[in-house]
Formats: sequence, structure tokens, C-alpha cells
Amino acid sequence: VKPSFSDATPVALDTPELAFLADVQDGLAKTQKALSPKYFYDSAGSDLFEAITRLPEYYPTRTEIGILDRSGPEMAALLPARAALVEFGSGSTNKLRRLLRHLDKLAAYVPVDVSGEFLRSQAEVLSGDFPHLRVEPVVADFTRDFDLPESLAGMPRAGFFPGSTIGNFEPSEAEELLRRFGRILGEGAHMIVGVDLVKDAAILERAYDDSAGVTAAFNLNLLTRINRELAGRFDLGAFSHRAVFNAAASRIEMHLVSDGAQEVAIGSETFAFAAGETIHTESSYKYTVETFRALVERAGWTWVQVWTDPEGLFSVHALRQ
Ligand code: AVJ
Repeated sequence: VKPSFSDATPVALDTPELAFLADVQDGLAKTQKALSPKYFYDSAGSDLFEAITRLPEYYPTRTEIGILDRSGPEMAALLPARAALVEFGSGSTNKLRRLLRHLDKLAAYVPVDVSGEFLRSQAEVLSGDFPHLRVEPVVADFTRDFDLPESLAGMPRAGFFPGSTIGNFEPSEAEELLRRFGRILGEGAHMIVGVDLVKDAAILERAYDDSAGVTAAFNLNLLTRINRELAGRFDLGAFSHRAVFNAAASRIEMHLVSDGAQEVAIGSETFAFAAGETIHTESSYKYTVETFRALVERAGWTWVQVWTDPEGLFSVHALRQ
């Protein structure tokens, strides 16, 4: 059901659009206005994110791939033979391929994502290149508990959570996420997690505010999506992208800054912005090996090993239940 706000037809209360509207109105009603980064990834936002991963300033993706290429055999040696590899939030498959190349004894690959059609398209791509690999896509939101398919019963489990996606969560939420992954994967499971490392603020800020303006477009696209899907009236020319390293919280923050005082209507509500007031659209937490190890252990996992790149920009950790 696509609720159009012009006509009076009643709509079901649990449509994704109304959840989106409720999240946006709640977020903009906060003293520090905020929107959830999960809403970045409409089709335009996903394309912009793919472009971000290729930017010279955005080092995480290429650096993580380098670590997986170089140290994949050691990671593979740590994982049990004939395991089911569960990827939480299956992004583009190129990181996975780096790991798969070394996992010739894998019993199954289980991509988990909220988007069913994305999963199906990725499964087709993979089965083309790995014809002997059993692929079992699972449509689920990994921020909630879910059960793995019965067909995996008896297989040792390994989790894969690359890209420093864990950095999008507050540390307390990241701990809860790892605890949940432990429940979902079960006793004796292993995990491989990608984590971006703390570094010079200028390098971090450039990675989230590139000279070509692709990250700015990615951030502003959220307002375009709200205008399109929620009858929002954002004037995109009156908001600016800002990326700042909050050293106290050890996180990059992305904001959309209101250039002047303005009011924005969204559906039946209106939101006032003072000049310079911001919407906090994303946090990307940066860890040291030690602070991430401590988080892993608080979440009930045993930290096993870490691999980094020569410049120490990024890290890939192996954990065990
Ligand atoms: C996909 C969440 C890992 O936090 O680095 C990239 C998203 N935001 N540039 C990140 C992102 C701005 C990315 N994650």
C-alpha cells in the first residue's frame, strides 16, 4: 500500500512508509535532530555508497579487501571445516569473494539481509562464480533475533560482518549486536569482523567529506527521499553536508546543517530549524584493537586474533564463542 497523503483512504498502520514517517517525525522532534542512517540506502543512496567505496579519500573498503586478500588463508585456517558462513547484511559480494577463495571446504553461504530482491540478485551472481557453493539466503533484520534455517543443523557456524558496519552502532548497541550474533550462530561459532581504526582526524574527516562531494550527495539524498516518499518539503539548497570527528566519542559524525533559520513541513507536521542547527544523520565509531577487543569480551565472545594493513588504518578480527 503506497499511502498518498492527498486522499483520505486509511492505510494499514504497519506499512514501511508509515514506519519511515514515524521515525523521521520522531527524529526531527528531538532537541538534537537526528535521522537513522538505515534510511540512506534507497536505490540512489545505494548507488552513491558504491561510488563512495571507490573514492580516493574513502580508504576503508580497499584497505579491508587488502587485508582479506593478504590474510584470508590465516582466517580460513581458523574457521572449522565444512562450516556454514553467515554474512550479516550482505553488501556487494566483493569482500566475501576474498574470503571465499580461501574457504574451499565451506558447506554453505548464508547471506542475511532485510531486502529479499537484493539477496536473490546477489545469490545469482555468486552461484555463477561459485557453482559448487550452496547459497541459502535468509530475509531477516539482524538487529532482531531470528533463527537460521533448519537445513544448516549440524553444520559448524562462522559469522562474517565486514565493512566496519558495526561502527554505525553505539558501543552499547554494538555489544548487544555481537551478543545476538552469538545466540543466532550458537555454541562454538567463530566470527570475522571488520573494524575501522582511530586515526588522524583530518584523514577521517576527508574520508567522510570527499573533495568530489559524493558523500555530501549521499547525505543530502536522505532529504530527497523524505521529500519523495513522505511528502516532505526540504529545500536541499538550504542544507549543507558536514563531517566532523568527535574525539571524545571516538566517532565520525555526519550532519546536515541548516544554512539559515527555516521551517520544513513533512506530512502534517512542521519542523523549525535555527540557523546552523543540524540533523545528525550518522555516527561511524572508530576503535583501537584494544577497545574493540574489550567490547568483544563484554559481549561474551573470546577474542582470538587481529589482522591489520601495513599503515594500521583498518582491522579484521577473529572471535570465537
Ligand atoms: C557502510 C556504515 C560502514 O560508516 O563508513 C560511508 C557508511 N557513510 N561514508 C561507514 C558511510 C559515509 C559506512 N558504513
